Amino acid sequence: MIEERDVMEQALEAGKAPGNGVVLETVVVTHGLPAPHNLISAAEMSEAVERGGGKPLFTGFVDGLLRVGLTMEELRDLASRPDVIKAQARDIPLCVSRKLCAGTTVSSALVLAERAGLEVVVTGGIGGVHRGYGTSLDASADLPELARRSAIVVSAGTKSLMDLEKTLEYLETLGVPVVGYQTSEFPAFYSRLSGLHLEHRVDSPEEAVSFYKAMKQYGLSRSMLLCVPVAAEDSMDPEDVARVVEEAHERARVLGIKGKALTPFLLTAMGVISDGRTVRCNLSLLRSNAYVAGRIASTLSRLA
Ligand code: PSU
Ligand code: MN
Repeated sequence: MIEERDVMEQALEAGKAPGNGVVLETVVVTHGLPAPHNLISAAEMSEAVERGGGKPLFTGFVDGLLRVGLTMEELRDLASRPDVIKAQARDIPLCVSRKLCAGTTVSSALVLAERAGLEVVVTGGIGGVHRGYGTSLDASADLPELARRSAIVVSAGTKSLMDLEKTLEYLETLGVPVVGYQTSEFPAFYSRLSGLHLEHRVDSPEEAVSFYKAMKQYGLSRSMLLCVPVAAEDSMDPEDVARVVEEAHERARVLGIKGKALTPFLLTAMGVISDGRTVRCNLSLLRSNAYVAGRIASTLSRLA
């Protein structure tokens, strides 16, 4: 476990963090998945990262103290405490000054990874541009943070409930490469295909690492968004997904759910509406992403 004091030391003497470390965001555990699936998923992800040759490090705040490498017990505690907040990057100082407990989103995990000298971050799907962006201006803080931090972020794209096309436009504007892993299509989270073509593609961990190294060589200090499609046997029918997403948005509209509560609300609602199908699919893609992240981290440390 790397405590805050150690992280600071590492910032000074670079290279102390495990070269094969994989940073796991934890909002998926604290806010994204219903119990008991959230902790089952955490254990499965941890195992998958290790199977890929990486070292799993869950990030979060425990009473205002940063953890990069939560123990399973601390994670269990975070998953069950009612006062645990969903912390994006701008909430980090709040967690510290108020001594809060928090799960980390991709944006805060990116900040913490950088501090710990780690370059591989894994999630299910990054936050994206919400539907109705034209009037709500709701786009995830994950997007600008991807443009600020150097890392390989492994995901199944952005969650199906987002506007996938606008999310890709936004990432293009930010200059964040969106790279298909063994695919030339932007995955649609619960489904393998979205109909949206990706210009960038890699077919192995070695190729992914070489792409990332080229970014660093040319001073492109931002993240590479590596997109892994969900396993074929767990991929959902796009029409089923569309129906579930519609219904979940309708429920959010009726209840007036907005802001940071919207994504967790929609994920939960979709699980209920689909009778657990979206949750099973979410667990599957988290396992795949964790395995690929483990392989990337082990390759990165070998070729460093
Ligand atoms: N992937 C999942 N479930 C989740 C998330 C990702 O399968 O709950 C979390 C991540 O922490 C991501 C966050 O950073 O959702 C995005 O939230 P928002 O759209 O509010 O920025
Ligand atoms: Mn938002």
